Amino acid sequence: MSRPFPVHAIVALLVAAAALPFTACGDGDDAAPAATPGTAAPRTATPAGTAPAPTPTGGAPSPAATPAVRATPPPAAPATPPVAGAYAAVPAFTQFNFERMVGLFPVPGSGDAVALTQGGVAYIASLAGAAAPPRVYLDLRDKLIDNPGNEEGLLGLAFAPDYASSGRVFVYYSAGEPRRSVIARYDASSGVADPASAQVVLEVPQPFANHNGGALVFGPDGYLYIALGDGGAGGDPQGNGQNTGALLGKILRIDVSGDTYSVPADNPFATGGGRGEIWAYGLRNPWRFTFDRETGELWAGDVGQNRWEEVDRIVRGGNYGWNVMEGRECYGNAACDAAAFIAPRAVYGRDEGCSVTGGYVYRGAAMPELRGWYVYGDFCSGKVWAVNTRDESDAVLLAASGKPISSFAEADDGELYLVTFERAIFRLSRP
Ligand SMILES: [Ca+2]
Repeated sequence: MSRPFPVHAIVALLVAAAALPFTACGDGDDAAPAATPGTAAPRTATPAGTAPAPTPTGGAPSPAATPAVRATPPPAAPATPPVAGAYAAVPAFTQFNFERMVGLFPVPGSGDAVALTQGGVAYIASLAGAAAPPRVYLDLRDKLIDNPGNEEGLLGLAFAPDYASSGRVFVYYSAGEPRRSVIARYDASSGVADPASAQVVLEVPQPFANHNGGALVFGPDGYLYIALGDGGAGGDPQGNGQNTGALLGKILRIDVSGDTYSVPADNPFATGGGRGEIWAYGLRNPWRFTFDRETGELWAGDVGQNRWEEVDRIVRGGNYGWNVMEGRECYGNAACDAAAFIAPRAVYGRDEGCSVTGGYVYRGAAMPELRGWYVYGDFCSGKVWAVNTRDESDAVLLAASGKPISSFAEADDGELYLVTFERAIFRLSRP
């Protein structure tokens, strides 16, 4: 399964080298369950000893800069669209400078955030950056699979909606013997997660090392949503994406308010037709999904096989096509009925990147023209785009950052950040 790369892409990939991500990127990582040589995640990540610099978080007015009394709701998106190329990635939160960061999560009710590293350690520090260096929030290195594949590791974290009082935090990691994905709960009432409090909530067997999904997000309904890739190899050989009897290739939705988990009664297959945990299916490797904090809509990036990266608006019971379709095309040589599936909101080909990283619907105040636009990027090319969530217009290329974007982060004020494999975080801004 070879795919020609343009020379510049090969150079970029060589530079990214050990970094090649979570993905698709078709070739090597899809060929075998074994880890790609030289790509194992580092098992240690050390906080840098350098003095944290102040970060440009202040100054943004509240997004609620609307009149106190308003007869009609504001339009979801302003009439003036974002201008292509008018945006930049500006260094931010420089106290978080760890290897293979895959997430940054503001801690509810505090000025802190937790940075997640694929190698198994999560660090907490003030977003103000001035006071203390990051501390270890949770160290799962002993629980991770030995010799992890390039896409395995500590991949997701979500604070319970009542975190401020319950201290409950949930994580997603890859374990071994047997190879599986684990969603576990910890008690962080003390301010950091207590290792002795671990409670496994859900375990899903993994046939191959790649395509693990990994995002955990609480919806506005209070339920925990979980992204699981198709199980790996290449082309979904087990047919998990279209199999509603399997948890792989899905976004799940479960109730974790109790000691174990339960299936919400209004899940699409709660009363039959598939596993009750499933919320949406036909996904290949959903790498990052989030909820629009204003509308509650769920948006995801789904990493492609060989041709198309895609952005999806995820709805209850939706079938997003994999492995019958890749993007808007039938996958492989077989004919297919595209009308049987929910089409992506946006796609891009391998000339624009090789592994989509889902972001957020922008709800900040600093860039009002972006309000209501879903922002996403590509790990390989570093390009950042946005699509209007209220129409079907073309995506706008906001910036060609050149950064290996592993994830996006959303601050309490709605501003967006790029989490990268350059041991650095960047704020998306319009200079
Ligand atoms: Ca699809």
